[in-house]
Amino acid sequence: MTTLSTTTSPIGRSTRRFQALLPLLLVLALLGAFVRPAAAAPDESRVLPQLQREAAEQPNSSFRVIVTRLDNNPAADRAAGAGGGKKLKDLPHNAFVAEMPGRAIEALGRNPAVKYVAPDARMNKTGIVDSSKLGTLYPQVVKATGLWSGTNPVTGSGIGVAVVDTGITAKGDFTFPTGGSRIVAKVLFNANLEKTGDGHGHGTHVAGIVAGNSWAQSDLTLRGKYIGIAPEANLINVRVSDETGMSYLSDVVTAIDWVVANRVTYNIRVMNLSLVSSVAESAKTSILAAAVERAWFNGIFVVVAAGNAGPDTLYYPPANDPFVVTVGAADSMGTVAQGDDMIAPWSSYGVTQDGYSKPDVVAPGRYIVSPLASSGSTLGTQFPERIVDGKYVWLSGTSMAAPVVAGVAALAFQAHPEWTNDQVKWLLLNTSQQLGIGGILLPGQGAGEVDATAVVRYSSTPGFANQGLPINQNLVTTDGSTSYSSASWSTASWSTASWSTASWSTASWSTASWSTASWSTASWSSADETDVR
Ligand SMILES: [Ca+2]
Repeated sequence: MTTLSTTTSPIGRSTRRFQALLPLLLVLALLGAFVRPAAAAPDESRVLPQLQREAAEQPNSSFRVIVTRLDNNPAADRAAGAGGGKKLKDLPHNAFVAEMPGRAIEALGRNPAVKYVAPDARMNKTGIVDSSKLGTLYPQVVKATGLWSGTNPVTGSGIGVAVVDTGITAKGDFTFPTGGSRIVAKVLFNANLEKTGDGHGHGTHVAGIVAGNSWAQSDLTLRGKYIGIAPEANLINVRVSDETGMSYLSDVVTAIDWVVANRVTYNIRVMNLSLVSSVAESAKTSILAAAVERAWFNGIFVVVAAGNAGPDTLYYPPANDPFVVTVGAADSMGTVAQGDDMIAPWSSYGVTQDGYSKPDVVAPGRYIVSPLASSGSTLGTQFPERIVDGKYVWLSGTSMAAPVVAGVAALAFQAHPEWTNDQVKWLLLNTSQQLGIGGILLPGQGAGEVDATAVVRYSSTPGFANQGLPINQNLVTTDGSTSYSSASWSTASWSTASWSTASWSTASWSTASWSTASWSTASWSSADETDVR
């Protein structure tokens, strides 16, 4: 597609590649420093400085260390034992693991048989996120907070979530505990724009619901108050819309193509699309439905907002696609318990033109407080009365409910990297809490309101959703075979040849379909959202 060249310039690509390489280069540099002590003078301590410091400070504590022998000299093992250490096991590369008292580590590092002593560091990618200062309800409503700590904490760490939206403005909510941004990649798919930052505010708000974490805020009163569902997940900022929230459908389709192509590089297991077309089209023919299905078939868990148009309105891609997880909005009614929760009156639901009932599930989507991109952003100027604590803003909409589910999926994939997107969808459909009054189920909830703990801690083998669903016609070649693998459907094949104007009318996907109307006050039903919770 010709617009691809303008949205992913060669300069942008090489910059991204450099950014991707940077952590690797840093790791190599550290490894270089690690090896160097072997050449040090015999009387010099060969202990990793951090370990040396901690051992000196805590002489009576036990440290689990990796000792590397010089020339595989067994005297190193004896030296560890003489210092009061206990050998646990041998390792490849002439090394062994031992538990050593802190007071003996310095001397062990000076033993001529010892090449180096380093801590047997915990390979615990998962931090623990403290929820004791949380000021919002929605992570508690979906039972995410209890997963962030305990023996096997689950925070979404290491899982990439692509947020296809208005961009993400980096701030204290998206940093690692050790510093550095969790927005691991930024790309732009809108020819009118040059920045990946968020001048609108929608994308930043959505990203905060997925993976915000205010513990890194400089203002102490904000720390820990605003935390998203998967507070240590990595974010991939895929900007498709400008400051007014507008983008072309072609930008979104191209963006999804990029996400599929880069899913391995950034471990993208989840993609969030809090956007919906205002033009109805069957999921069998829609090119946007084709794009999300292709992402699904490539293993990405695709979450989309149902829309904010109320009953009998599920005719709009990508929400009407049978493969993806379509999310409606629940109202927590100001309490953590799900038993009293309602469906937001504007949350879209119904049967699609292809006969599928949607949404699949609901999640909290009313009065959701999440980071404000900036006070000068479109949202900041549009809703100054909704700004909370200066740096946050509350919004309502299925746009806010979808990223709750994206966050839950990130938690699930961290805890169970072996689960497929079909399995996590099955879990959502089979573990959600059904909402009702007096035994009568509320309409528009699909399988119910999501329960992160029930999904993540599921102890059996999940089933598979989506069995037997027909796939989008654009993904079927003329001989009837499917063509959704990255090999057969690369970026190059997204040409006008395979996507003829016959199957994709520019008239039906005009600028109007992606106007601010779909992300405006109207679609968030702000009229009835008068109180802040
Ligand atoms: Ca409630």
